[in-house]
Amino acid sequence: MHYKPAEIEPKWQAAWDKEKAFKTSENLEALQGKPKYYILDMFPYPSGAGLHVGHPEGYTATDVLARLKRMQGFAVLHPMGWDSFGLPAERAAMRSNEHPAAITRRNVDNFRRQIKRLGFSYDWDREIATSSPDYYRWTQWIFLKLYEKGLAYLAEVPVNWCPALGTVLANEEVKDGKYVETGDPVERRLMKQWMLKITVYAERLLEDLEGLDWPEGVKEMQRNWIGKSIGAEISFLVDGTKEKLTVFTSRPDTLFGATYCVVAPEHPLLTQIVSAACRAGVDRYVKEVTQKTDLARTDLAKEKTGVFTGGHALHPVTGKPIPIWVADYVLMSYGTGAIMAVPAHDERDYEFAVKYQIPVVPVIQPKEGPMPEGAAFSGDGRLVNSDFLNGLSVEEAQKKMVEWLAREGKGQGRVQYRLRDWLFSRQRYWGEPIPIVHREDGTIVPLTASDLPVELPPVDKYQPTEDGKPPLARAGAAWLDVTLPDGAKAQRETNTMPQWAGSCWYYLRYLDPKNENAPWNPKAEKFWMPVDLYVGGVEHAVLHLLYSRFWHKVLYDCGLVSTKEPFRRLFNQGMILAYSYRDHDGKYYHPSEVEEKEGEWVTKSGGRKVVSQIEKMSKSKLNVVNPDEVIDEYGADAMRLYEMFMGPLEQTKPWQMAGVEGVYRFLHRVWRLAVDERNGELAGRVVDAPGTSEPELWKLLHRTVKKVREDTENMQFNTAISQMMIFVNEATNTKTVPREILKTFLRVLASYAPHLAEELWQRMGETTLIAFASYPSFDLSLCVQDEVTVVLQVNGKKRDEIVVSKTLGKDELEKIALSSEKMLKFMDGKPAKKVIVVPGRLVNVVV
Ligand code: ANZ
Repeated sequence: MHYKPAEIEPKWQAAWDKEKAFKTSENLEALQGKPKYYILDMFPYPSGAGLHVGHPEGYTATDVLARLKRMQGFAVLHPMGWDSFGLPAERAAMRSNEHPAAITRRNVDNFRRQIKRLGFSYDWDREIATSSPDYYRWTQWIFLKLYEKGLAYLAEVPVNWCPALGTVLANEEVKDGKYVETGDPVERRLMKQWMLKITVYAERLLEDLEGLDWPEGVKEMQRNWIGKSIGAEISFLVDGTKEKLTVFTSRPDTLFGATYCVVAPEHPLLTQIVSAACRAGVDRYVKEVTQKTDLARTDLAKEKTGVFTGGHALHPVTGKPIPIWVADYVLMSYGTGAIMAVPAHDERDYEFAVKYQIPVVPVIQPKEGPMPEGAAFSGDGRLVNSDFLNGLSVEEAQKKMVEWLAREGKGQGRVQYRLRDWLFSRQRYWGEPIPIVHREDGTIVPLTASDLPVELPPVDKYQPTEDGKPPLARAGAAWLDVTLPDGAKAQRETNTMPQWAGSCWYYLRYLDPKNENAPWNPKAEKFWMPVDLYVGGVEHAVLHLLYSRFWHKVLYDCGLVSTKEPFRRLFNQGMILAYSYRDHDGKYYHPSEVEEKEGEWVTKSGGRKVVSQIEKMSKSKLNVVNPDEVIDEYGADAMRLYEMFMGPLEQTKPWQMAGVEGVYRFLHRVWRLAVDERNGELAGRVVDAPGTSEPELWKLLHRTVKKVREDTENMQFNTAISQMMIFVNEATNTKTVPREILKTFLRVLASYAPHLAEELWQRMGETTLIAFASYPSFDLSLCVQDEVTVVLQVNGKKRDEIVVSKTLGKDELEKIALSSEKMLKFMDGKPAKKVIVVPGRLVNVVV
C-alpha cells in the first residue's frame, strides 16, 4: 500500500493517451475566445546515445507550465518532434552499412519512449521529423521561395574543405586547421556552393532584437555576430597607376594618423600594386597564408606578419605617399579587404608598425593625461596633427571627415556588417536534397512545388565519389538525369542542405503538421504565432536562433506568416553537470564504485584515494546519468521534481542522486497524507470539514496556491517546490486535513507530479482527470503573513539569506538551508557534520 510510482505512472500515461488529454484541437473555431499559449521546446537530435538528463530539464519546465496554463483555461500548443537529419546518423550508416533512415527511426523510437516515460503533456498527434519526406518537402518549398526572391545563389567561395570527410565545414567546426570532432586536417579551397543572403536582413535582424523578451546575453551574442560597424569608405590613389585602393574604416577621424595601408593577400589589386623587386617575396607570403582560416588569421594573440609590396598609396588629403603592405590580419571577407593603418590608435596596427619599424603618428590627444607609452590609444579625446580636424572631438571629427570625403569625391559614409552570407550546401547524404537542376549549358533551373519532395535516392555508399563529388552523385542516372518540360536534359543538384535547415521553420509545421497542400494553414498561423515561450540550451544562442529568425522574416516578406519574429520569449536552461571520481593515474570510477570515508573519497574495493570533481557529463568520465535508471528507481514524478528542484532553471548545476532521494521522500509524504498505508484506503485524517476548521492550514494553502502559481509563471520552479514542501509538512502535522484542502493542493501539485496527483485525485473520489481540472484561485487576504529573514552560514560565514515564515520550524529551515545553491557551493560537496538552527534567525552548517 506504499507509494509505488512504477505501478501508478504507466497507468496514468495510458489514461492520458486514451483520452487524448493533451491533444490541441485542430478546429480553431473551438479555440476562439480562449487566450492562446504556444510553448515550445528545442526539439532534440535523436542521437544513438538516447536521452540524457539534460534534455528533460527544459522539457519538464515547459511541461509544468503547459499543464498550469491548460488548467488556467488557455488554449495550449505544446508539441514535440525530431531534428533528425544530421551527420551522426550518416557516420553510423557508413560504419554499419545500414540506411541512415533506419538508424534514425530506431533512435527516434527510443527517444519517444524515454520522453513518454516522463509523462510530458505533448500533443503527440503533431509529432514531426525533419527527415521525413512529407516534412522536408516543405523545407525544399521554402528554399524555392528563397530562390525566387533572389536570396539563394551559387558562388565560388573559399571554404573549409575536409578531405577525410569529403565535405565542407563551417568556420565554427574548424580549429587550428583541424576538424574539431575528429582532428582531421582541413584546407582552404575555392568551391561552388549554395549561399543564402542573410546579409540582406542584417539590419532587421539587429533592430528587431529590441522587442524580444530574451536573455540579454543571447541578444548581445546575436548583436556581436551581426557586428554592425558604422564608418566610411576612403579611396587612396595607388601611386604610379590610375587605380584606387578603397579601404573601410570605422575611424575616419584618424585619417591623418594613417602611416601605411594593408591589403589582404587575396586582394584583386595586389598584382598591380606590387613592384617587380618585391614580387617574389609577396608571392611566397601569399601562398603561405591563404591556407589559414579566417579565425586563425584574426586571432589577436597571434604575432602579426606581412611583407612590403613596394607600392605606395597617396594620402587623400595631403597627397603624401604611404607604403602599402600585404598582411594576413586583413581579411578579404570583411569591408573592402584593405585598410588604412593607424598604429597610434589601433592595437593590431601598432604591433605591426613596431615590428616593421613603420612610423606612429598620434592624432587623438587623450582627454586626461598623456598618450600611453608602448601601446595604441583607442579612447576618446581631441584631434591633433590633423589639419582641419584639430581641436574637434572624435565624434565631431568623424562627421566632418565623412562630409569632406563626400564633397571631394574621395569616400563616403558606410555601414558594414560582420555577418556573412550563409554557406548553405553540404556534401553529405543525410540532408534535404536541394530542389534545383542544372542544364547542360550550365544554367540553373529551380523545380516547382509540384516536383516536391525531391526524395533522397538510395545510394550504395555514403562516402563522396572517387572524383570528389557529393554522395548523391552515386545515385545513378534514374535519379540524377531529368528531362525538363521543354525537353532539355538536366542533372539534379547533388549537394544537400545543412542540418540547420529543418529547424529553421519546424515551429510552423507543428501548427498544421499533416497538411498536404501547404506547409501550414494561414488561419492556424494567425491564431498560434508567435511562440510565447521557447526553452532550450544557450548553445543555440546564435546559429539556430539567427537562421530561424532570418527564414521567418523572409516568410513574413512573402506574406506567409503574420509576425515579424518567431519567438517572443526565450529561456535558456542551465547545463546539468555531474560528479566524477578520478584517481591519481587519471582513471575514472563510476559513482557506485566509490564511497566517502573520513571526509575523503576512496574506491570501495582497494580503498584507493580518488578526487571528486564537478564536470560535464561524458561517457569517458563514467558520470553520465541515464533518465531510464532514475525512473526505474524513483519514478518519473521524482525525476521531474528533482529536475526542477536542483536550483534555478537557468543555472549550471550538478546532478546529485541524494537530491532525487529527497524529492522522492517528499512524494512519499504526499502519498501518506492521503493514503492509509495499512489498508490502502483514504487516510483517516482526511475529513469532510467546514471551511472554519484548521484555519492555519487554510491560510497556508492560499499562500501555497499563490506562490506556486506565481513562481511557476516566473519560471522559478525550485522555490515553488519548496513552498509545496512547506505545505505538506504542515499538513502532516495538523490533526486533520479537510478534504477540500487536500484536493486543492493536488491541483497545485498536478503540474509538477502529475501521475501522483491523478492517482490521489481519483482515490478521493474524482472521476475525471485532474489534468482537466481548473487551477485553484486564492484569497489574497488569507495570504498575508509575518516573514523574517534567516541568515545561512557555512562554518560561521554568511553565504546566503532567505525570507521565510516566522513560524517555520527547525527541520524545514535546515532543509531549505541545505538546498540553497550558494550554501551547496560553499559546502563544496562535503556532507554537513553539524547543523545549528536558530528559528527566525540563522542556520549554520559545519562541514
Ligand atoms: C583605421 C582605424 C583606426 C581603424 C583606428 C580602427 C581603429 P570594426 O569596428 O570591427 O568594423 N578593418 C577594416 N577592414 C578590415 C579587414 N578586412 N580585415 C581586418 N581589419 C579590417 O573594425 C573596423 C576596423 O577594422 C577598421 O577601422 C579597420 O581599421 C579594420 F584607430 O581603420 B580601422
